[in-house]
Amino acid sequence: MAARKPSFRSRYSVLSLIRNALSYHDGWAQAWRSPTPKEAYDVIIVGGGGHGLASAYYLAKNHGITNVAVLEKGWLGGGNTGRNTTVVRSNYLYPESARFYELSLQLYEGLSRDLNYNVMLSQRGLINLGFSRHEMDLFGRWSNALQLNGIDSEMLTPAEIKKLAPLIDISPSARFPLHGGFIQRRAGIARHDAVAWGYARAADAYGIDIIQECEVKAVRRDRGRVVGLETTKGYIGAKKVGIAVAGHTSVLAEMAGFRVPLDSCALQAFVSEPIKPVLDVLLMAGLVHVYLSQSDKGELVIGGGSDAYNSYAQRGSFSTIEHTVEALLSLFPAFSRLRLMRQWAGITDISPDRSPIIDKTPVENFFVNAGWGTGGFKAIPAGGWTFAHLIATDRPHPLIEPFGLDRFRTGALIDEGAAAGVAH
Ligand code: FAD
Ligand code: PYC
Repeated sequence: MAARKPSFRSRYSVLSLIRNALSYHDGWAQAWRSPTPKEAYDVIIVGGGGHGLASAYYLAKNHGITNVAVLEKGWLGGGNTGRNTTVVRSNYLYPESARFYELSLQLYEGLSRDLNYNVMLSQRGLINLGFSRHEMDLFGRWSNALQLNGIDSEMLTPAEIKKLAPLIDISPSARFPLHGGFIQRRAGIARHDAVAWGYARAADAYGIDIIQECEVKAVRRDRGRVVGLETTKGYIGAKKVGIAVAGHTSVLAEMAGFRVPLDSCALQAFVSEPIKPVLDVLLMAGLVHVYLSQSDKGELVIGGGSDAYNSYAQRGSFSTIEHTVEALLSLFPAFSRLRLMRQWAGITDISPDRSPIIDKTPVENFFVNAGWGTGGFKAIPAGGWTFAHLIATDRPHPLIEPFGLDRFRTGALIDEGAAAGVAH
């Protein structure tokens, strides 16, 4: 059969790729502006991570509120959004969480189109690995609960897992013999920077001011209401303020005069040198504390548990690295000769029940989006959607009603300790 001639469109895009590669980005339009802050805004969002940017975007898109600023102390996505291992999934145990995370996954499924920005969603499937009969019993219950909640899930035998991840050691003499697992095939990864940049560009297009290198230092209140923020770029007035500052929620809450039930701990991750494709699913082993995937560049992306002490140091301890590598090699002895290339950490805010907090606070017109712990990347679209709803309407979106601060008083906790993943 004769080879088909490349279409005009594909020839044009190859030429444009070459032209842009050689132009050193000369003449490229900025993806978002760098405005000077106005004196005041209808809404200020503190935190230019995924949650802050998505909230700003949905304030404009869903509620028509565009007199909004996002204040970021560093650079966009420089917090946990740019430090995470990009797992997206909706396989949470309780109906309240399942509903919320399923909306998030569905929004991810349409996000590249919605933002006109490729977030490189790759739904390659995620397998939770089980290492005892008891863990398999839990997985059976978990998987059934998912199906009852309308979320895809299938139990797998060790042999089925071996087919999907051929290098895994499933021999009975392995240090932790594999009993089986379950898979969510619609789970996967998305490009973290692209999620932040896509939301930022789309929010900017609505006229929202995204202001980087602008740290909030104090919260100004008048008779119990927020009226503005003291920042490194001066005082900025605000009718409403929403904070989405991940590992620093307690710091902002203290500025506003209240406390939140959150522990701040480092969570780290690392990547190996790039190798040929060996793994095209995500694996999570909660019992032995390791999870991994292979990036498009060929690096293995590896993580484990959080550091076991509170800290604001974005480093992470050597003992956690050692423990994680030990767990990795117990599952994949063949990786023992791989070199690790980079390691980093982010500070995560962990709530007592491992579920998030999206709510009003004791300060009027001051709202909080927090407590994502080690799992809030997957929650960015739904977190932004529901936080924008709360700020715009002063009422919680039905999906986040169960995730209010009051649950720590009433005891109506949503304990997602297991589903929150390896990292807790
Ligand atoms: P961030 O992206 O941290 O944004 C908050 C922003 O607030 C920061 O940019 C910060 O600079 C800014 N800020 C703080 N204080 C101030 C101030 N005073 N003034 C102005 N700005 C301020 N989740 C998953 O779903 N899947 C994963 O695979 C996953 N892996 C992870 C791996 C690691 C190593 C880490 C650390 C986290 C991981 N997470 C994962 C969790 C996820 O990254 C976070 O829950 C999520 O990114 C939180 O987004 P955010 O927008 O709330 O926070
Ligand atoms: O929430 O899926 C997750 C996750 C994976 C690694 C860290 N968090």
